[in-house]
Amino acid sequence: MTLAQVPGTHGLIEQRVTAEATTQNPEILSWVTEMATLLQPDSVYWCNGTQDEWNLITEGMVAAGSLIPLDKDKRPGSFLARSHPDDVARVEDRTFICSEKEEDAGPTNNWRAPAEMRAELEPLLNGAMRGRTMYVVPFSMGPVGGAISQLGVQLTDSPYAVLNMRIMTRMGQEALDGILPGSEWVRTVHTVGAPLVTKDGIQLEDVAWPCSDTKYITHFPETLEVFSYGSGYGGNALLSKKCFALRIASVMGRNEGWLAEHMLLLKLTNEDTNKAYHITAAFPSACGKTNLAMLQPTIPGWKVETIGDDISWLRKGADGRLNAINPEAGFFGVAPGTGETTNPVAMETLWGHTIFTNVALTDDGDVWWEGMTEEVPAHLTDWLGNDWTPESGRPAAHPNSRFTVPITQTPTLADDWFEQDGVPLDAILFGGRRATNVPLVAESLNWEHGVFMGATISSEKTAAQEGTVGELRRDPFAMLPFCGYNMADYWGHWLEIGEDLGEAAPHIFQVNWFRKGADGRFLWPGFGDNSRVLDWVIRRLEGEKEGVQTAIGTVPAPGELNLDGIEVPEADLQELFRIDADSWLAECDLTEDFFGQFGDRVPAKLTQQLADLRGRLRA
Ligand code: GTP
Ligand code: SPV
Ligand code: MN
Repeated sequence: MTLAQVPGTHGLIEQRVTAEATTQNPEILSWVTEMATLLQPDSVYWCNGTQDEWNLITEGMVAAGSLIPLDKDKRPGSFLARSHPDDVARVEDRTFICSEKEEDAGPTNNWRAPAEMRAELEPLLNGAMRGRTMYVVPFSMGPVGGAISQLGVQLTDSPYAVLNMRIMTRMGQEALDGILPGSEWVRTVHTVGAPLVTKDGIQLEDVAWPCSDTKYITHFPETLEVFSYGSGYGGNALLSKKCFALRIASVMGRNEGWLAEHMLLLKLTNEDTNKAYHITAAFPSACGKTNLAMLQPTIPGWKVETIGDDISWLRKGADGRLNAINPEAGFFGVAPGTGETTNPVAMETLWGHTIFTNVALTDDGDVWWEGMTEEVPAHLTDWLGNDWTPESGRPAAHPNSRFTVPITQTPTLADDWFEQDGVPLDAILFGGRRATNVPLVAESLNWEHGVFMGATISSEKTAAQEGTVGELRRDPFAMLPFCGYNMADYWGHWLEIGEDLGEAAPHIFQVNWFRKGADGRFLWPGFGDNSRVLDWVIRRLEGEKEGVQTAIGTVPAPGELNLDGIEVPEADLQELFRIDADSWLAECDLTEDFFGQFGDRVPAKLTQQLADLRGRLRA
């Protein structure tokens, strides 16, 4: 039985769908009808993306107790949402890539055959929206009609997801009108999996954050479809983000010659020459993308402007260079650790019109989280809704609590965000949280070596991932949970892109803000001082810095890194750049094991890079 072949009153549902529909596109109408027939919502609502619609939905959620309005003077137009305590982050072990062939998903993804997964989902989706409204959410990733942009529709029974989608994407009528019959668009379906009417017709009470213990985040890359069941949180529910813009889009990119990446995007202007540069950086979840995208340089002569903080789509432009866009329209940023000293730009961005999820509530109707202010409030309501004092001995905000805010509120937003066809890239950075081994910055020897650097990134786990915080894991290109196809084929695709770009290819660097001394303290001040690393990166591109070639790449020569105005002890500096051949050779053994998982799908060029690296380390 296919998803559509569900017994029921098909004619009635069709009437319900088309009565309100704001499109004539028969492909959209028949898909929405098919899904409504399966999911059986009480009503179908077509989103237009207007302020009136936002007001209506937020008023309804406040009345239902799903949103808490914040103080109108302190945080105008803003709300707090508290999730179910078991629905607080992406669920990687419930995330599936459903390609026809298992090898096409590869060893780093959970795989199910598409037909098998459809059969498994069917009984869950059947009637999943009973008693609820199904929202039809059309959205554009990137400017509508842009050279790198794509269109999609999300069906959801979560008004919380609708509000977040309005912030995170260009959502509304223009996107819907952009989907022409016969054109390519992505179909995404989301349900919290908590119907309000049982199969026997018994009416149930709703709760503030409906979700299900059973969760499925499933991707069908060959048919450009996503089905997400059981969670209302973040990347599980805002299907434009990880599901579409990374997992599905990475496959579209492989087929069509472009790249979908877990990367921030920033513009850096040299104020002396007025020359502008564009940099992307791939860091794993909660490893500082938002921070770097909003960096405030601590050295004179540079201006940083923000284009994106999480996802970049890269595609060769007419001039032969690799162009980039941020396909999103908002930030879904990590709250804890965001404060006046660590990220003043984010703090300013959050002045209002923001949805906060799982942060603490102050007694005067504002929000708080660990690291927001140095002074800790004497009393709060924590993310679970309980009384909290500094003596409580537990965090007031969940470690993966987040804010959703429109990108246009960012004081450092670059005009380039509006660019229809993207901006040309100069440099790509790869990084992670590494207490040991990996130096502050190193330039790759060439594109192939850069791809090797990206492919071998490992990072200590954060609260954005399930599992033990601090545990080291491989996270190639910061894409481990987000690559929609075989990771080894993805490396091959990167190698091909580089070959095609030739001399016009951006230069690739590796960075690590997180190296620690024997005493456990960070050796590098980080944050705004990361501008010193960007300064060296750009001056390398311009040929102003010699660097020193080491076994693992080119690092700053002594004195080349601008340290004016900060005190980094000489011993710390030594340690920041120390390359210990034995530890690196041990890491090479782990890389060999890691590559081994992929069998003969690993590109020969990467195996050669590993051999070359061992050779240089032994020399
Ligand atoms: P996702 O949204 O999950 O993809 O992550 P992100 O990479 O955007 O995460 P974000 O920028 O919010 O990372 C936040 C964490 O990184 C906080 O714990 C910050 O304190 C820490 N962080 C960011 N930059 C630095 C830095 O330069 N040095 C140190 N030590 N920590 C940093
Ligand atoms: C991440 O985990 O990398 C995020 C947050 O950016 S989520 O959208 O929930 O995936
Ligand atoms: Mn992310």
